[in-house]
Amino acid sequence: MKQTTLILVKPDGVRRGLVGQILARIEAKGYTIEDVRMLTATEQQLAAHYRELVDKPFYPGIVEYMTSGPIIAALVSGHRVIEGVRSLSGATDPTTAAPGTIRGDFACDTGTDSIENLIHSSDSVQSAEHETSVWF
Ligand code: IDP
Ligand code: MG
Repeated sequence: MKQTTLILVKPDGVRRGLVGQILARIEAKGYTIEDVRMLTATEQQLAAHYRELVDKPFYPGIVEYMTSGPIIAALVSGHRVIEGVRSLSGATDPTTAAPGTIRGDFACDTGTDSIENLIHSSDSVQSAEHETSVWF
């Protein structure tokens, strides 16, 4: 089941100089980076990317966080890569994300309006296709 997933290294990851370490974990696992770009997210891109969250009370916090600096968007391929990169990323909440995961090892809850957790990764084939069209 060869798949492609979409990842974002969020602004905190770029700011903290963790792009290399995050991409290195994905490569070390055995997945292939097919494309990478750096950009600053627009509100339109975020509304499309987070279309399921736009009505949430914390959505303005997400916009503030995700536009606070440049991000890295990458396409990653491999067998069952969608599930695999979700597993490498760890749980949404960095406080409870398991050690050994990207969020568990490198992210810390700072009490901001949006949870800052370094990485986004697609959660399904449909999301991966949609999110790829947003960022590439
Ligand atoms: P995921 O990134 O682990 O897939 P989602 O529930 O899809 O988690 O949420 C997308 C992003 O929105 C999260 O990574 C986080 O940055 C932010 N977020 C999610 N839930 C909350 C919340 O309850 N408060 C603040 N920010 C949140
Ligand atoms: Mg999600």
